[in-house]
Amino acid sequence: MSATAERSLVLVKPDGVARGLVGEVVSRLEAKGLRLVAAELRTLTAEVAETHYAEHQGKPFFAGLVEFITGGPLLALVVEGPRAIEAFRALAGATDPVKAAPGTIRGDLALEVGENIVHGSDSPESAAREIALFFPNL
Ligand code: RTP
Ligand code: MG
Repeated sequence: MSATAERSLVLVKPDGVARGLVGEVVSRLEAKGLRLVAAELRTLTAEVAETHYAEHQGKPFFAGLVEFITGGPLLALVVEGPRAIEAFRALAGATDPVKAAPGTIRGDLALEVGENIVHGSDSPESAAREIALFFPNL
């Protein structure tokens, strides 16, 4: 990784995989200039899901979030590039797809906050933690 590059964990969530949107998401992030470093299709255990979303433990939507994210295969990716974390969050759009700007992944392709297609790390600390959780050998 070059000195200016940064890595982010991106997930195409189970709704995105089920809807056949893997190609669309990967195409958008590659077109932006982000580089794929790792990719794996997997179904999460509740334990991994609860660790990944630990910051949301205790919130009213937590149980539903874990059920949703473990409900089918997802595509886990590590992407790399200058300001990759911020760059992917901008491509993804706001958490609530109805509020997400048109032109973003969520703004163009989703309607419900609980089924918003993608995840992207939200800080360098989150990215390091999430990449270690999903790809411990990276
Ligand atoms: P993510 O972590 O999945 O990339 O999404 P995010 O940063 O945009 O949003 P975050 O606040 O981290 O929330 C994680 C996921 O929880 C679900 N959520 N539901 N019902 C609700 O009010 C609510 N709030 C959040 C969403 O699916 C969100 O992506
Ligand atoms: Mg988040």
